[in-house]
Amino acid sequence: MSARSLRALVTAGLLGLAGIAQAAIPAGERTVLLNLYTSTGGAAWTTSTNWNGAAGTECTWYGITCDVGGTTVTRIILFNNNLTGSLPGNLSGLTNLSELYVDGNQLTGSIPALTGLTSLRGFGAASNQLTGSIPALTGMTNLAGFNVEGNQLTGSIPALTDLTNLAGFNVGLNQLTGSIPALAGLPNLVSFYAQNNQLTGQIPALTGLSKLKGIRVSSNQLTGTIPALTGLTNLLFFMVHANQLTGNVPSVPSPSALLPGNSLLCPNLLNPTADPAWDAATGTTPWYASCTGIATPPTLQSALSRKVHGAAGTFDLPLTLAVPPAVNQNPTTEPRQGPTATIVLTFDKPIAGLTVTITEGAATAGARTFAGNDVVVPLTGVSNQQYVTVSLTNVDSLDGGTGGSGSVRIGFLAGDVNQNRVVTVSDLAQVNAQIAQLVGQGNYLKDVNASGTLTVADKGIANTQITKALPAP
Ligand SMILES: [Ca+2]
Ligand SMILES: [Ca+2]
Repeated sequence: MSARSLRALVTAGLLGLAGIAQAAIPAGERTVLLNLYTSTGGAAWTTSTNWNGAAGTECTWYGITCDVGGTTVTRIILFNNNLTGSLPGNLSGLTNLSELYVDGNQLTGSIPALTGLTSLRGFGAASNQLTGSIPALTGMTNLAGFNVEGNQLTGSIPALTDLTNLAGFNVGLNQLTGSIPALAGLPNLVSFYAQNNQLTGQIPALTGLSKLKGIRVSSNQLTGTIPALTGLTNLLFFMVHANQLTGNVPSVPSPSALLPGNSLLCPNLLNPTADPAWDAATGTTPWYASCTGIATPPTLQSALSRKVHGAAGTFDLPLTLAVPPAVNQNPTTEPRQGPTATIVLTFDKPIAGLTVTITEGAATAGARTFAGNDVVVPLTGVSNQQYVTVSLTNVDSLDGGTGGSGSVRIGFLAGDVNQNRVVTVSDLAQVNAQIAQLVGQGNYLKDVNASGTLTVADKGIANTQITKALPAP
């Protein structure tokens, strides 16, 4: 035997003696590991190097880490290792376990009690087929990371109130119910994910979460208003879409760290109010544009007949509206002569699209335009001495409202400047009284030809109309 071999043998022997004398985990911890192997189909694991070896070898088993002295198990990391079956129920025997990660396996059954694992800092069992509820986490004050995303977990999210070290919490993509627990007392919380569940109730207060970088609670049934984001100056993204949230969206944090285009607020039932900061954060202008189908249909507020009176300017004749679905039996008379007219219909919010139809009378609607809340309908070929009804259907608003409608009925009778549906000498007299006056708000209807001046020409038009009348409306 060479000197080198002898030295190696002696060294190995010393280490072996040390192992027997000091480096052994408690029998109770070995039992938990053997249970884990058996209950999760260890024989079929992708890698199981050294597992089930003699007592004293546990710290060499694949995925197991012990403390420096080899006296206790501190980490179990068995990611993506074809674990099947369920986790053993006696994990709490691993009193010094700091991390347990079994993500990406085919585990079934429920998550065992964890509360005895007072040293646990990280728990991961994401992307398995776990069922049942999330166990209580009360008293696990060392817990920093908890990730069970992508299972079939049911029940509610446990209380997190005393988890003062919690930084990452992810229970997304399960079938969880109940409400989101209080988060306000978690000063180290960085990310909270609970998306794609069936959670109800409100988003809890987020005050004091100064380290928070990400919230993802989208695709649930959350209601109520979005809480204030005051003080969340590290928040990078805020995903609350696909719920039934109402009210006004809160202001972005000040200063804001929200990344452009990384947050989503819609669909929800939020009030569509202008907010350029949320336009930027959602990457959508306006931020509420994708709330399609949820906003209420636009409703007609008022209408008018607009004419340009040459150099005198534009004068708008207000038109009376009927309460839908009634037909207006007392429509406003427009005495200014055709055959063109411009009808402006004003809705309660900015318009995105609509269909115009002339549902009564002889007139042709030209290309309608809209500007803000106003829809402008140019008419040509408007016959004199008749009623015209301009009907708007499929009225969509910029906030995503659809299916609005509205109509206005106008009586066209040139020269009927006192608007009593018949042209008489009293109309003639009213025009006559204004001749040579400037056209203004008080007399613009007497400028029958809308020339911008009051002359004998207006009186002449009225004169040719004498005795003409509108039918009973
Ligand atoms: Ca009259
Ligand atoms: Ca005139």
